[in-house]
Amino acid sequence: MTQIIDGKELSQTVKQEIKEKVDLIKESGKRPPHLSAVLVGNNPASEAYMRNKVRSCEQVGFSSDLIRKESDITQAELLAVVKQLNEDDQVDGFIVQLPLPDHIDDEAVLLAIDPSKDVDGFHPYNFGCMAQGLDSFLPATPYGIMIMLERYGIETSGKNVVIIGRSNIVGTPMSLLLSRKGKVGNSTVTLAHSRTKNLPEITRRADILISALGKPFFVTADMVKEGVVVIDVGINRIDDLTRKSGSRLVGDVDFEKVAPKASFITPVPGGVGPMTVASLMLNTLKAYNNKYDV
Ligand code: L34
Repeated sequence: MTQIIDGKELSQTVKQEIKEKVDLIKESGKRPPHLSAVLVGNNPASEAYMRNKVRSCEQVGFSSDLIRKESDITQAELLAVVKQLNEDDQVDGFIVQLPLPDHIDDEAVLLAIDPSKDVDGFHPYNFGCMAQGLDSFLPATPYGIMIMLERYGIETSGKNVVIIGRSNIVGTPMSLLLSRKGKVGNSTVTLAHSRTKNLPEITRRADILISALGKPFFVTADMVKEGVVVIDVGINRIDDLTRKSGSRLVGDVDFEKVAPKASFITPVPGGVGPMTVASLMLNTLKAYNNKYDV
């Protein structure tokens, strides 16, 4: 029997738990946590993700603001926005939505963010703390996946985990989190990427397969063993003329064919995406609590 990991429902549960904490904060007369988000340009995918983030802030009772900048903003101007947010005492955490336009150096922008407000967990300081198992903000997508594994009672200790994709925001941090000691962790992790040889042979050994490369229908049924746990991080828009919009979202996994072999599988949409947003809310609450030493 295949169980669908319902990220949408779990994200609502997590957000409800956050809301209860925020209600207590407000009842004690304090201001709620505040998240600021910077969006450069008008990439339609980023617009959709941002809408989900702003709506989630409303659901949990945070205040938030969306700072929109034109895609021709200079790097110096964007760094000035970051500096202002670093210095604004009313802002507990903020994010600069990626991707940024080509003329802007992502690294320089991420490095400029005060690590104590870096609720994306992308700053090398937070990444380094995470790698060493020290308290830090975890990057939202891997954090969301850790919560899914925990809440669905999926055993990770001693399991073979195969991760496809080595990005700084998903694959690489995910490999560190699952290999370190912890309630969710203690896995034997293989990080596969574009230079990996004999990928199907490797993925067939996975007890837990996490795909984060961004190619529709990349993971096929012959690449997984019976009983595998599949976490699909990909979000790809493909043409679908049967839809009113003319397109639909799919992950990296050929869901129809792979799901029957899986013990657990995340759908797209409604899987990892909503958990990424819920984890951002958790990090923002943490930034607020850290600030006031709760
Ligand atoms: N700085 N940039 C920064 N932080 C992040 O954490 C992100 N990411 C990724 C892209 N750039 C970023 C996100 O927020 C990906 N991502 C993200 C966030 C939300 C969703 C997907 C990815 C999401 O809500 N997905 C919905 C469908 C959304 C739609 O309809 O397009 C889902 O059900 O999967």
